[in-house]
Amino acid sequence: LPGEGVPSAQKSSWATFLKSIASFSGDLSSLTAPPFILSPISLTEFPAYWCERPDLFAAIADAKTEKDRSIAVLKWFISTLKGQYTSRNEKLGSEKKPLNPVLGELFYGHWPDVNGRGQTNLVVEQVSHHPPITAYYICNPSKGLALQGHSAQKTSFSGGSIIVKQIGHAILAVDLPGGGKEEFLITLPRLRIDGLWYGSPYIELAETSYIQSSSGWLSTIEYKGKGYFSGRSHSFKAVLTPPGSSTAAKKYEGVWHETSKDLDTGETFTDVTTPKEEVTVGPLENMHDFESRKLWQHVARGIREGDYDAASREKSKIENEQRQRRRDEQAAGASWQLLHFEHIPSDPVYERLAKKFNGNPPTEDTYVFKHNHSQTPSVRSVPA
Ligand code: HCR
Repeated sequence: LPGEGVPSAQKSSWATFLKSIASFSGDLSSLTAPPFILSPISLTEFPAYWCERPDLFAAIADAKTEKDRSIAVLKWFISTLKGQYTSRNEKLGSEKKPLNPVLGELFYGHWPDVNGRGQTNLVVEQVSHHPPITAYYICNPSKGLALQGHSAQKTSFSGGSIIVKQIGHAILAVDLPGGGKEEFLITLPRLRIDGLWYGSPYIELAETSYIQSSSGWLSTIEYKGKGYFSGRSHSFKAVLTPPGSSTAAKKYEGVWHETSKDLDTGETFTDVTTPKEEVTVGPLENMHDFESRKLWQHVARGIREGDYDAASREKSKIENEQRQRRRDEQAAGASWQLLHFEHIPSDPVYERLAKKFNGNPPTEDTYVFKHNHSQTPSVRSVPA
C-alpha cells in the first residue's frame, strides 16, 4: 500500500519530502527528510563496501595471466555490489538517507591479514561538502594492490523513482611480479531508487558499467531489474572481451545479490550468500575529532534511539561549527587543505584507459592519494 513503510505520524512529512524531490535535481543530501528515513551512518563509511570480501580482492594478485586477472577483478567487483547497494535494506529495513559528511571528514579502517592474504587498509576523506565528494584509497601492500577512487552523485526524479548518476571512477593498480603495473579503470553503474511511494526505498542498478584493463581486456556489465533478462531483480550480464576484439571470451549471468554463473561451463562465478567481513575500525577514544564515528556519535545515537530532537540539535551544532570554520577561513583568506588527497583536474590514467573503449566522458578529474602504500596504517595519526 502507498506509504505503508511510513510511521503514521510522519506520513505528511514524507509526502512533502517526495514532492520536494520531484521538483528538484542536484544534491539530495541538502533536503530535509523525515526521521524514519535517516541513517546513522555517514557517506564516508561507504567506500568500505569495496573490500568486504578481502579474499577476493587479494586473489586478484594471485591470478597469473592478463585474462585471469581481468576475470578476478570482475569477480571481486560483482561480489561488492550486494554490500554497496542492498546492505542498508538488510541492516536498517530499507535504503536510508546517509549522514551528509562535513568537509575533511575522515574514515579509517582495515581488514586483518588472515591465511596469508595480507592486510587491507582503508583511508577515506570527504574532499568536498557541497556537492558531496568522497575520496578513498584501499590497499593491500603485501599483495601489491591499490584502489583509488572518488564518488559523487547527480540526482533527478523520473517515473516515481530517484535516478542517481554516479560521478567519479576508481582505478585499481596491480603490481606485476616482473615489475610494472597493470591498471583497471572501473566505471560506476547508474542507480534507481524505487519503492519511494511505499516509504521503503531500495536500489536497482541500471544501464552499463565497464572495467577496462591496461592490458586491453574489457568487462562490460549490463544491469537489469525485474522483468528483464531473468525476470529477477538485481540481474546482470557480463561479457569479457580480449584486447582489440569485440568477440566475447567469457560470459557471465546471474543476480549480483546472490549467485551468478559462467555461461560456458555452467560453474558458479560469484556467490555472495556467505557472510561478508565488515571493516575493523579503531576505538572511539583514539579517534581524531574529524573521524566519522566520533564526529557524528551523538547524532547517530539520537537516530538509533529514536530521540530525533537530540539528533537534530547535535546535527545543528556540527553544521554551525562548519559554517563558522568557513567564515573564519574566508576572513583569513585561507582555504581548507585536504589531508590525504590532491585534486587534479584530469586523470591521465582515466584518459588513457577510457580511450580504449570509447568511454564517456573522455576525461575526468580525480583525487590522488598523497602517501604511498606503506604509509596507510600510520596515517591514522592525523594532525589536529
Ligand atoms: C544515493 C545515495 C547516496 C550515495 C550512495 C552510493 C552511490 C555512494 C557510493 C557507494 O559506493 C555506493 C552508494 C550506494 C548507495 O546506494 C547510494 C545512496 C542511496 C540513497 C542515497 C541518497 C543521497 C539518499 C536518498 C534519500 C532516499 C532514501 C529517500
